Amino acid sequence: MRSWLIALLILLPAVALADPTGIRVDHVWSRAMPAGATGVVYLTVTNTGAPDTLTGVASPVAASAGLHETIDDHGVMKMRPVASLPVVPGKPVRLAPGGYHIMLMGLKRALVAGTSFPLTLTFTKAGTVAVTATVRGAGTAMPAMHQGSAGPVNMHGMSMGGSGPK
Ligand SMILES: [Cu+2]
Repeated sequence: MRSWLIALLILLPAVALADPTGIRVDHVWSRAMPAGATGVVYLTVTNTGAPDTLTGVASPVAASAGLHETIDDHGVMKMRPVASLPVVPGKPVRLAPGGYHIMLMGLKRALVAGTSFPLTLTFTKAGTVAVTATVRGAGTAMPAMHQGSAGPVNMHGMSMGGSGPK
C-alpha cells in the first residue's frame, strides 16, 4: 500500500507534464551557424494518441522557418519545402540529416554550439508544441549540401524558385 502511494507520487509530475494529445518531441538539435545564415533543426516526433499532422514550425531566432525534405533527384541532392508531415501512432517521424528537416531562414542571431533556443511546432490536433533545440558544433556529420556558403543558398534558389530544368 505504502509503496503504491510512493509510486503514485513519483508518477504524478510526469502525468501532469505529459501532453494529453500523445505528441512527444525529442532529440531536438541544431548546428552552429552565424547570424544571417540558414540554420537547420532535426528532431523526432512520436505520437501515442490519435493520428495527427505537423503543419508548421516557427522560432524567434529566424525570420521564417519551414519544413523541408532532402531528395535525390537523379543523383543530385536537392531540398524542397514540405507542406505537412503526418504523425501516425507507432511510427516515429525522424527529422534527420539527409531527409526531413526544419530550415531556419534568415537567422537573427548566431547559433552557438552548446547553447539552445526555442522552437514551436504546430499540429492539426495537438496545436502548438514548444520545444528547445540544442546547438551542436558545425562539424557534426554535416551533409554536403549544408556545407559552405554557396550550398544552402543555391539549394534554396533552385528548390523554391520552381523553375528547375525539366
Ligand atoms: Cu532545407
